[in-house]
Amino acid sequence: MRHIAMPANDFALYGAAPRFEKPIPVGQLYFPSFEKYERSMQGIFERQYFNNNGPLLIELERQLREFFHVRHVICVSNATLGLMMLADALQLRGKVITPSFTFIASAQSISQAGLTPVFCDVNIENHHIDIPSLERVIDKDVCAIMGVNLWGGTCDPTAIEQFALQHGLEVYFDSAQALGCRVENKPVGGFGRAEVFSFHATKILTSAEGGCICTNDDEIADRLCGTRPSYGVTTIQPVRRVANARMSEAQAAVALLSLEDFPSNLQNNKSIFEAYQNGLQNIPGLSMLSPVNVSHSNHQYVVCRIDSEIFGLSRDMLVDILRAENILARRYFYPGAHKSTPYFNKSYGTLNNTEILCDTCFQLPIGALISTDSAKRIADLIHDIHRSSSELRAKHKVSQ
Ligand code: T4K
Repeated sequence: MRHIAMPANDFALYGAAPRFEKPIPVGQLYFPSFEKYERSMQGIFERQYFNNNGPLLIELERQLREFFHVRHVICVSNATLGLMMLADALQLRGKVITPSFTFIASAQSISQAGLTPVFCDVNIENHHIDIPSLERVIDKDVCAIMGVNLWGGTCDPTAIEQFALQHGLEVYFDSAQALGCRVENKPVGGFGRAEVFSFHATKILTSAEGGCICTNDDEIADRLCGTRPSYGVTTIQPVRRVANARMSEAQAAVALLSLEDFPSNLQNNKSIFEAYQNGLQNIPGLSMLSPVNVSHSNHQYVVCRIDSEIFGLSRDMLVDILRAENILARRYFYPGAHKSTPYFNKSYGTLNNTEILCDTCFQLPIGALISTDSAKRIADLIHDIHRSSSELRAKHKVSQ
């Protein structure tokens, strides 16, 4: 880190060599040991059994029930399908309240289940839905709330459960990002009627592609097994439709190894997160979000917010400069679900906080591909960018 401004040409966006040799993406990308994976695959080949409730999947679901402290875990091919299957299994009709400040799959799972998403705003400080935001959009056609847990934090699940109970609503959670988080030491997974997790490659626990649904409700679990399709069913329950959402043995093999590595991956994330917290202090106009409402975070994402007037550059320009340096910062969830296909031409009332967050937040890399040292170097780079913001702004104007 330098204490004086640098010329714009010292940054990769304007011709210098990138500070980081290889592109570093946002997302966890923790790969298990290849030797162990080879052994698991050998077992699959010896058994000649690829799919449909194989021994690895049965073992994975058993271990996950213990991990989440729930009665049922139903593994699926991804969280988006899991959310859609769950909306079917809950036999919902009408409107479902969900935040617009989320990955588009949250809203699309509601539409794909033949329901109508009602977008509510989020709390500007913690990025999650809260009771005032729910009160602003509830009406007689709303049948459920789908809370979304973001970044390594959660909404307040107990307050939302109570609100739903008072209004006779169903409640479930999109916890795609929240595996391993705990609220007052209780694992996320057991809140609401059910919760859905993602095991995408970018998540802290991965099956390369996949996810799971957790519930303590036997009837919902049977409907979900009937939808997946029918293996694992203990009582036949009528289902609206069958989805091919099976998890293969190869995916279960990756997930089992990933679960074994979970404690060390979590510890690694915690150290990187703390390195960012230290390094990103005292940058005017930049704030880093701390995990909210959780006693334990998985540190799934590192999220920062920019006040461009004070920082000296817009969020988008900062992201462009970082990406040129091979730090592949993202701007999740720009422009917001309510402004994305197929929702953009409908009116959803005021979503002021959502729009502010969509315009000002960005995410930095965390996970397997970075170390505490690289987190410190990324923080130093952002300090340098801030100190050189006048030079960078001037160069940007000339190059336009
Ligand atoms: N609800 C919420 C709140 C969610 O955040 C998500 C997904 C869902 C529901 C739905 O869960 P799934 O149906 O996906 O299970 C990503 C992920 O695809 C998505 O899972 C995630 N949330 C979302 C927030 O981000 P992208 O388009 O940013 O990821 P992608 O594939 O471009 O990967 C990020 C970077 O990682 C890239 O620069 C490339 C690199 N990468 C990626 C993969 C897959 C690798 O280096 N290796 C890899 O194998 O959406």
